[in-house]
Amino acid sequence: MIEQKGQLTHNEVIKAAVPTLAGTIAATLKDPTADRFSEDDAQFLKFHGIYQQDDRDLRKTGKKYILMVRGRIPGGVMTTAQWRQFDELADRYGNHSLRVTTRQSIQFHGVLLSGLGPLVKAINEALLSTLAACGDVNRNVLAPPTPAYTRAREAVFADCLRVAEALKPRTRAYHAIWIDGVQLDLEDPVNKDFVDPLYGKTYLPRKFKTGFVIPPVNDLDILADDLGFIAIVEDERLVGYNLAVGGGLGRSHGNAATYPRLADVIGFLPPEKVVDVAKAVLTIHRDYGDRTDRKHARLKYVVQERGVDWTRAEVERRAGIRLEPPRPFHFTHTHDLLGWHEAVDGTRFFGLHVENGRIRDVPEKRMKSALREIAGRFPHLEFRLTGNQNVILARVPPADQAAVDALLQDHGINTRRQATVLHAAAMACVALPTCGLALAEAERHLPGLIDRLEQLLAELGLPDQEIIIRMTGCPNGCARPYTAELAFVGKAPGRYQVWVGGNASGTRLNRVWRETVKDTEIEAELRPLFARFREERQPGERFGDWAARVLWNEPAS
Ligand code: SRM
Ligand code: SF4
Repeated sequence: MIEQKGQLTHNEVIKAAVPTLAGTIAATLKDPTADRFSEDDAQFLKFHGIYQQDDRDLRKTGKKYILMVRGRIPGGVMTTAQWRQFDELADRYGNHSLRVTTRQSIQFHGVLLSGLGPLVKAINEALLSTLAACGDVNRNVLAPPTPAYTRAREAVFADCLRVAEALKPRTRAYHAIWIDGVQLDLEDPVNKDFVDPLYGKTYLPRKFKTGFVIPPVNDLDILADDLGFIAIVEDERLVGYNLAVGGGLGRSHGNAATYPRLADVIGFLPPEKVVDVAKAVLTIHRDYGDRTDRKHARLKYVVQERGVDWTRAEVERRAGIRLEPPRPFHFTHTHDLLGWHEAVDGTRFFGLHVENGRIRDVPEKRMKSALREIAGRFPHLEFRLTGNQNVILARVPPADQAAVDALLQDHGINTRRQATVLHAAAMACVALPTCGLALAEAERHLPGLIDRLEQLLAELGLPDQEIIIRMTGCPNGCARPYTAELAFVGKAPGRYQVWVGGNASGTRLNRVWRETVKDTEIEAELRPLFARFREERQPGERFGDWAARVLWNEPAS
């Protein structure tokens, strides 16, 4: 590890003091009078996939502590038995909803301290985990969920599992606390002197994200990850990966030293080297990331500041290979296939649109019940979570398609037209009321705003115009707003920064168009912009491409 100039952050100090990440979590779980964890334990809890939050809707009347629990579900693949377990756990310990995330996982919200232990234990009993779903470690590894494009997807998914396993932290505290229900025995020398073989004593300076995609589909926004493997497939066979490093979207308002960055594609490697290369990139972050400033600690700043040539040489040295020049590839789109389609193996799959990832029952659409029943009646299916917050019901035998379809329809899901083009292409992060960092609404607000924008576009003679719209409650970028064609980034309650100019393939960052727009004034601001788009676009040109071609070349007003 290079010597760090400056004072280490508090997170670094506590990681060094407790490399097992056990803290006093087990003791708090056993304390019937406790309603929350200590500040330091809240940091350790993140490594266990748990966030301490409070219900922000209730702040005016008093603070109610709740927990968010995030699963680690590599490639977003779940068996129907796991789905049924998650469904039941959401009712028993959570807020009766399952929240599909932008990284192919599921979050439980509104969990009380008393339910936390049983919830995490039950997730493990379902043979999934929450370990390393958050924290300064490698997060949930992404893999292409859609079965329609190539048989090589299975080989890519297998590599995703290998990398996820290889980059898992090895602390025994997780098992002790959540499975055995005991405090880790720190007198046992194995625990006393524990140092993670990959991460070392202090883990990474910050989170680390890894994903796999298969061009031309970029449904996981791979260039936003610290480490991306872009599969090169020839004649349905995986021949290797282009390596992408140094992506990341988080930024802070008013701090130009923080910025979104797309990963650089720096070379090509054979499939058998994925684990070595993944470890090489991760340890570059471990050794060179800034441990004195968490806002400057992601790998993207190392890559940006030390350069691509340095990064490539360092990967080669650590992985013991020579990277070949990247192979040609190109991305066409980031969206999921919704509705019924045929998979490459002849089975069928249904792409279920889940508005902003929130699965729950409302009177007119009982999506949670529908999925529970499908998981029960068709146990041979596979549930796949997508990076666009949707769910794919995969491996449906053709003979079962009609019955699955009928069941969805019976629960209020219009399987022929699930959402309008604008709703289908939109994403919002969780934001209020659970996210402690939210400055404005997102998940709860975007659907209504999309309805308003649809009306505006229809008035302007642009009905059914697909525009990728994303909203986040703060600049951290959880719904990947900086690759959207049009993005609203929360600044304050009811106020958003507006970004334009991303593209359909997720390969271009957008730019700020308006520093702050009041929600009530969004239509008035966007009307002239959409009208210009209608007049000035080239045939078939998308909004984001027009904005980048025209608006970016205009002098600032
Ligand atoms: Fe995120 C922090 C939700 C994907 C960048 N993110 C958070 C926290 C945990 C808030 C906190 O730290 O207290 C949010 C929990 C809200 C809640 O109540 O549930 C949160 N992030 C999410 C999810 C659930 C958004 C969603 O609507 O689906 C996504 C969970 C993914 C998962 O399953 O692992 C989620 N977060 C992302 C992404 C998108 C991605 O990875 O493709 C990004 C941008 C890419 C990146 O990492 O650069 C992202 N989240 C952040 C950041 C900014 C990191 C940075 O480098 O500055 C934070 C804040 C932080 O880490 O300090 C953050
Ligand atoms: Fe919370 Fe901000 Fe992430 Fe939205 S973008 S979930 S408000 S941290």
